[in-house]
Amino acid sequence: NTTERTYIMVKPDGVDRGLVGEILSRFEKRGFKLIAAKLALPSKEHLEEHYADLKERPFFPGLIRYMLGGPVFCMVFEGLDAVKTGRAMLGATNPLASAPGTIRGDFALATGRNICHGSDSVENAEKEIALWFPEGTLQYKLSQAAVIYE
Ligand code: DAT
Ligand code: MG
Repeated sequence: NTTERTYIMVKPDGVDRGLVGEILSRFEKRGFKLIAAKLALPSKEHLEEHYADLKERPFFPGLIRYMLGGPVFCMVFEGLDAVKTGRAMLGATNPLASAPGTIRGDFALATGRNICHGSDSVENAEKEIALWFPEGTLQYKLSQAAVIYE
């Protein structure tokens, strides 16, 4: 499915460390189409909704505090197997378990400072895109599509 969409977000530590361009660039170069992007300062309530599945976990308050530490950079990418491929490009949740070559494996050391979010299922991607981009995403043709896909 070449129109699968995923929500990718550079977390406050990633923005602070100047990694927005690097992370965006990896998805761009891989062949994914950027269909939405913005810098945002989400509210506590917004972040609690984004991470609603984790609200019973002991690290939840610390996670929300970390995510409130500064702006995040929100992106939606579209392309073949975007969700699964995006997760593979991110690496494991714990950066120490992430292979070199992945975003977390190249730029992070701590689970609680793992610089980037990526949707973990198509269903969650659609929920996250609706939460972060209520204004919607863009539809346009990439001239490269013909050389990226068979
Ligand atoms: P992922 O971001 O890989 O999808 P997740 O959805 O399970 O991982 O958790 C969301 C974020 O919460 C994760 O990126 C970092 C933080 N987190 C997860 N497990 C944690 C733990 N055991 N200790 C501290 N922070 C944790
Ligand atoms: Mg997750």
